[in-house]
Amino acid sequence: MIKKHILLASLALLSLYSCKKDEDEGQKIREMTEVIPENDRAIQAYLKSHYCELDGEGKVVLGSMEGHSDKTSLWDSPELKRKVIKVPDQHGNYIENTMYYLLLREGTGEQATVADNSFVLYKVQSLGGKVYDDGSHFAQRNWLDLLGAEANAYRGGTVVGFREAVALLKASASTSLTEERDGSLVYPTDSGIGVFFMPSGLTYYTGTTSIPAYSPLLFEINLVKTKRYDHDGDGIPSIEEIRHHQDGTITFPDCNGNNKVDYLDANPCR
Ligand SMILES: [Ca+2]
Ligand SMILES: [Ca+2]
Repeated sequence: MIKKHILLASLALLSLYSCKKDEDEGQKIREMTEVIPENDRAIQAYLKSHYCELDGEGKVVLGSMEGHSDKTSLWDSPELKRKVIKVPDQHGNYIENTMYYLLLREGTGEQATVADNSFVLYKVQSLGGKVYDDGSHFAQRNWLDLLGAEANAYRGGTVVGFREAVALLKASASTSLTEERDGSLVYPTDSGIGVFFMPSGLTYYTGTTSIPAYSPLLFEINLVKTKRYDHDGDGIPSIEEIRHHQDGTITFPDCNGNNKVDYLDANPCR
């Protein structure tokens, strides 16, 4: 089981182009300008034909509108939000990707940032309901370094969409997780929970060994705890040493000009 957990956990840590399956097979990578509108249409169709609720135990329930005329579709929900995030295509042109999301439970604790070390429970599936990665029953190994230490916003850490999604949530206000005698954890009931619908540009564009290329994905994320990460241990949280822009892009200042970016450089500015 442990090995499986490690394999699954690593999925969220893959970068956008880390697995260039198409290229490896000698095929051309499809244009993001063509794929992303396709993904958007598929996501919109899903939102119009499904509803989403949180049950009494904090579990996300997604269902078809068929036979549920009493429910409100995700598309018609006043709570449905959008965030436009820019990611570079294979030519280096920045393409707008729209993430649709619904915050199902507002956490009572701290709001996360894209440079946090976060303890999350999550589930990744296709719009058709195929589950690729169910981390929702993990124990301690769900701590994820959202940004990573590669000084490249699109490599290392977690995929862009995941990082941006977590940063929209608030964690639980409780200070510790309770551990049962069998090692399982009792999760707080005040953590932030959301569902996020992501075009492939925000996740695994060219696919992974399990996720097909160009697939829009649905993420359920429960942010249990979050800590400001200090990658270089200089006492300044990484989020204060990078520039995270509204469109999801990140720039990396290097205040002393030694070619080591601030959040990975413990040397002072002067
Ligand atoms: Ca630092
Ligand atoms: Ca530096």
